[in-house]
Amino acid sequence: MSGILEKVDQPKYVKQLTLDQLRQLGEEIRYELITVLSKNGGHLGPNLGVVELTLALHRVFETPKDKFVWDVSHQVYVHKLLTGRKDRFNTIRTTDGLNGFALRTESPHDCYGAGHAGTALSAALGMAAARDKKGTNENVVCIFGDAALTNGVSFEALNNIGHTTKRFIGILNDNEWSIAKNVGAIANYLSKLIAHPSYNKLAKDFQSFLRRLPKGELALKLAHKAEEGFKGAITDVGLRQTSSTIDSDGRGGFGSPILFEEMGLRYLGPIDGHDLPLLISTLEFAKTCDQPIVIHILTQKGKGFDAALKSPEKFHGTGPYDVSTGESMPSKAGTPPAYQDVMGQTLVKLCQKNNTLVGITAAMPSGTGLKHLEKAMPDRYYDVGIAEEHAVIFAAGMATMGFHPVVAIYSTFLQRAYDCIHHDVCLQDLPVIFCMDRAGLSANDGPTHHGLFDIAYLRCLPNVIAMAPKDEDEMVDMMFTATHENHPTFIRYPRGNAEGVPIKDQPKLLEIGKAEVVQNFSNTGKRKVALFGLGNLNSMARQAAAQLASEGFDCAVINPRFTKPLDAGTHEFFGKAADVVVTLEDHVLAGGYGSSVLELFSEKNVTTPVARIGWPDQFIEHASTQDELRKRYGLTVENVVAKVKAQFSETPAQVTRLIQLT
Ligand SMILES: Cc1ncc(C[n+]2csc(CCOP(=O)(O)OP(=O)(O)O)c2C)c(N)n1
Repeated sequence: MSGILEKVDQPKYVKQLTLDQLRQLGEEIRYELITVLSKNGGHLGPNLGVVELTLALHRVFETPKDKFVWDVSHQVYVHKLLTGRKDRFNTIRTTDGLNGFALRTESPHDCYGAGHAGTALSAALGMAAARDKKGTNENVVCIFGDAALTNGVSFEALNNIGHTTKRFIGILNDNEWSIAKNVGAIANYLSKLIAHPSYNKLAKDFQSFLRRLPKGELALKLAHKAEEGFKGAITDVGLRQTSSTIDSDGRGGFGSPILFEEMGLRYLGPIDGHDLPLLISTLEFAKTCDQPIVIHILTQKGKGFDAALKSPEKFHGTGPYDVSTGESMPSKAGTPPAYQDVMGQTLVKLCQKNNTLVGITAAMPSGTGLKHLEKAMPDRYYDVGIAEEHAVIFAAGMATMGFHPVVAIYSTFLQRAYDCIHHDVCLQDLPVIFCMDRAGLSANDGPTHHGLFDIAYLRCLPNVIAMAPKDEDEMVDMMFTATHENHPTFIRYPRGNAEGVPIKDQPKLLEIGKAEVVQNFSNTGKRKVALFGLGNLNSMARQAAAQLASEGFDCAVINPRFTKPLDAGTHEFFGKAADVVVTLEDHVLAGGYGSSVLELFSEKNVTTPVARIGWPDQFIEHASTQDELRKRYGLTVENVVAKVKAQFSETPAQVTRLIQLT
């Protein structure tokens, strides 16, 4: 780090720089982003796109008094660099380092935490309403992406802004990309807005007007000008269709006024989001507005790094890469496939044999592996935008018509659609198949992205069949089995690489609610330990069993396969036969798989002591690797062994205590 960035450690310095110095600072920030993220990975493209915007925001407003609310908040790295965190920026997304998202506990400049899309407009409106109630005068600025606008919650907020407050500044950061290319009618609408000749003329007039004004007169004249002519001109312009038929993108043919204006927000744009002086003037203007305003800025995802400009999807969120080429680090020979790819490739094969199957993603074709289906069978693939609730209800609708939709959503994002799972899928007992990726830790993303709650939130719902495979071969069996079911099915599997076991040519139909006995007791008269290792923790159960066997224990290892319906017979049998039972799950202990075993044992009068291994009742922070967090919280072979021994009162002191982080 060198030059101007070296000296800027609080937003007040941004206000002291000349325009040329600000531009240089922007270049230095880009260099910092590109070099640090080449080692740490992270959201490079989105952050390169908001360098000028973030500089302009800190030039015009004053955080922490003024509030910046970032949607998803994956684009706050520049904001972090300017708000006292630049010295720790090289720790971003690593153990005990900076988080990759806005975090209230990290800085007073992060007024709102996020990681899930679509929350910013509502949160910012809440802040504006609170400000109005208190009679204070801070500015609330909400920065949201064009894809966040495809999310239903965003529209719920837009619907509410105009009659809730008179002072609200929204910045629509339009780069035409979600993670993949943005899809749907809203994306088409924004493209039309950008391309519309009336708008372009209006935007140009407005820009030259802004540039001509001496700085001091800006606010006053702008307010005046806006009242006089600008507002009128804006509301007069509609995106008129040339015909009265339905447009190819599905919109009606009667001429569409500006969406935001119709919702009571003054619309300003489209504006070049890399033009620093223009951004600054526009934000100065926005500050004076006595009506909610949306400024539509156009930015380039990945600006300043060729590789990121060429591959916006890859560099939306990237692992480490070579700075000179942008190439990712090659994976070691023999690395097992990622679960998401096994899922996507399996779905293609299943779709080829079963015409009722379709795949649905909520804007995550590569993250979920559905890109394989998109490529192989595009007519069986739906990307519905960042709209998890819609994805689930859409699937429910298709299921009523004889289809078998496969909804691939990360465990954490599926939380958004809980009522839809309850009301639209389970209550109506519809055969929707849920592939829940990232069930377990998403280590370097942290608490917004860990998928640690799904067993608990699903096992209380009637009609649910919920499974967790111990490896990729079993995952294929589970997907195959799910396609034969007439009830809602859920398959949870972790982020990252699978176990590296061969996948059978022909998948096997699994018996619903039947566990697999991986290793039975040898009945040699030794102390008996039954280890129930769910999903990806079955391998930990097997390793612990091997260790315990070497220390004189007789171990059985069970793969529960189903968290619902639970295999009551197998659990009761091994529970009664064992001296100690251990349950292992990559999920919170509260309400999880181990809890369901305890409930069953209570009903069946199984009194064997149970040691539960899983995540404690607290939000788990981010770290460089999953293993570091597992070690910190006792999800290790050593801790399993120690807990078993403690049950036999051998070495109680060695049991790892869960670390309570405050
Ligand atoms: C509820 C939810 N679903 C999915 C995601 C995954 N996700 C993170 S960023 C993103 C795309 C955001 O696009 P946009 O809002 O346009 O911002 P950009 O990255 O283009 O700046 C998606 C789909 C998420 N964070 N939250």
